[in-house]
Amino acid sequence: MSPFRTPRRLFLQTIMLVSITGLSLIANPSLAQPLIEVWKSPTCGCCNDWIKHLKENGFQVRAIDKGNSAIRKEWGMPLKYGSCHTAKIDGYVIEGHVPAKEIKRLLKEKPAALGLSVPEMPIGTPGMDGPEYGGQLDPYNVLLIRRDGSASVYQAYKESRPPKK
Ligand SMILES: [Cu+2]
Repeated sequence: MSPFRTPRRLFLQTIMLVSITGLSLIANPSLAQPLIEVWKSPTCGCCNDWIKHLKENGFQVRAIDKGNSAIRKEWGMPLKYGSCHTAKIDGYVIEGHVPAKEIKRLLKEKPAALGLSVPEMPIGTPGMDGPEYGGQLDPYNVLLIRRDGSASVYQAYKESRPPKK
């Protein structure tokens, strides 16, 4: 055994690593977000851009490239609220380009609901905001979907902006 690999040294290294991880979680609570599983088609570019947005906001993401139609149905998210990807976090279903901000709020408030949806794919939502859209913003609502299929506005994004020519 190398003299530098004594059990004591290993023990101290472990303690240090654990405290550094702990401290960074205290300093940046966004690092502590739970895992979100995202069901999408393997070729969905805007889904990948949304995943990037989630990771930038501290979420751990597991992508499942099997499409989202079957899982959306299985999890009870009505088709009328459907979009390009369906995700699950902490027992909630997240449909479409929902901002990380509302997901964090959902996990904090824990309402009795199925989850959140941004139906279809409004331009300007996270993942639908790349350079190809020229800064365009469409107004949209983040909907809170109840288990009976009813919906209410959880957050309204009213800003709108035409694309730059
Ligand atoms: Cu999309």
